[in-house]
Amino acid sequence: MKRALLMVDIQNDFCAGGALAVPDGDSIVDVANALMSFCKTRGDAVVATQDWHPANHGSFASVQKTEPYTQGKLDGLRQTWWPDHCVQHSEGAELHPLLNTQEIDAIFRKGENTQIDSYSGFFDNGHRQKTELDSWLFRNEIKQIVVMGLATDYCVKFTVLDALTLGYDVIVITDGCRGVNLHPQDSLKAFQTMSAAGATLMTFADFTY
Ligand code: VGL
Ligand code: ZN
Repeated sequence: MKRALLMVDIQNDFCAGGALAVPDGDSIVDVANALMSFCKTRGDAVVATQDWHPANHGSFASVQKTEPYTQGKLDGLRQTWWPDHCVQHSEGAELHPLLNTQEIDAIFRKGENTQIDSYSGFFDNGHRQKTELDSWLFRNEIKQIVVMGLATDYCVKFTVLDALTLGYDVIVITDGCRGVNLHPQDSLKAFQTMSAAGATLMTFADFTY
């Protein structure tokens, strides 16, 4: 079965010192590099997503003139208001500098429409528009995806749930993910939700054994 490693949003703004720093986010970079070399050796594809917002994105608390990490509605959908993050062409939007980006075959950007947020690498949060990720995987005859990245409780979770709905076989590398955890159990619940929806949860050690 053809397979791809999918690395979700391993960007400066989600790592230490970033605008929306995920606790311990940097620690997954070593896992990502090790997984990339493992997957490349096996002949798997390696792809990544990149959160890529215009400076006036509607998910930004600054745009809504409200406090970060509170909630409201954006174009009819429940929305958490985030600090400004992953602004197009900013340093915060770049992939982490220690990530071996030369191993990446394709990068899929998301969150470019100011009116709607986009956690999943496949669709925006309203499932109104699709990125090129699904058609790229289809063209490359890839049926299984191995997912890791940031953040467990947002972009990893929604990417995995969409992948399952689209019919992919999905493995999640648990120790290759870190969550925002606005509520302390959010990452744990996200792993349970992904598992209940049909994803296989594995550690890096299990996967590379
Ligand atoms: C993400 C919140 C806002 C993520 C992106 O990558 O999980 N979270 N934008
Ligand atoms: Zn975002």
